[in-house]
Amino acid sequence: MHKIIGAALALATTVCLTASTAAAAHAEKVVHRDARGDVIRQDYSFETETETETPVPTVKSSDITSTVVDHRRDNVFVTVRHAELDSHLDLLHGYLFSLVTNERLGRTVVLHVSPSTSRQGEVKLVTQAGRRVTCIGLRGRIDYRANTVRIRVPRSCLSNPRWVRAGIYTFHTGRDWSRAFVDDANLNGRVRNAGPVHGPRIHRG
Ligand SMILES: [Ca+2]
Repeated sequence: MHKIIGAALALATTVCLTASTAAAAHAEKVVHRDARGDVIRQDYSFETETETETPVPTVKSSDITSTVVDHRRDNVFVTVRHAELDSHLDLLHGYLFSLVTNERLGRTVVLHVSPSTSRQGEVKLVTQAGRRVTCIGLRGRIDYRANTVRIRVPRSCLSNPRWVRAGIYTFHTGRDWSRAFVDDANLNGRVRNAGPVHGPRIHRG
């Protein structure tokens, strides 16, 4: 199974701090634009256990165009806009929001839509080890008309951080699940299997 899909399904997402070139931003709300047409297709071979990556600039589904991270008094809101959202119920669509805090706490919000869920999917909060964490007030909302996915994470579920950094993946599988289409909100035309690249620090407003 593909690494990213497997990670989402097994809730074993990995949070990796990276040497982001983005400077720390002392703001409560950060808007980031991502390139259009930079979705990567990943094909996994079960025979050779290798993966190949191919740019697929014509694929609109899962193509992130912008993100907004809004760190408010009680909640962190993240909104991701896409070129297009589709809801083929025979596919797996995943939205991963990796959050790291000033305390080096790593949590990932996993929102996935699959044939076994509703069109709004299911949302969970997991640790870096993939263990599910109870988080009262965690919400995910998919707006198929606006092509947006929005999550709300209560700050209390993140140990009330002074700041957070967010890394965001959107992906969907092909019909045989050995193929995935992935976009990283903070990378142009490539993805890291180690996990999404984190953006700047976003302080509580
Ligand atoms: Ca994009």
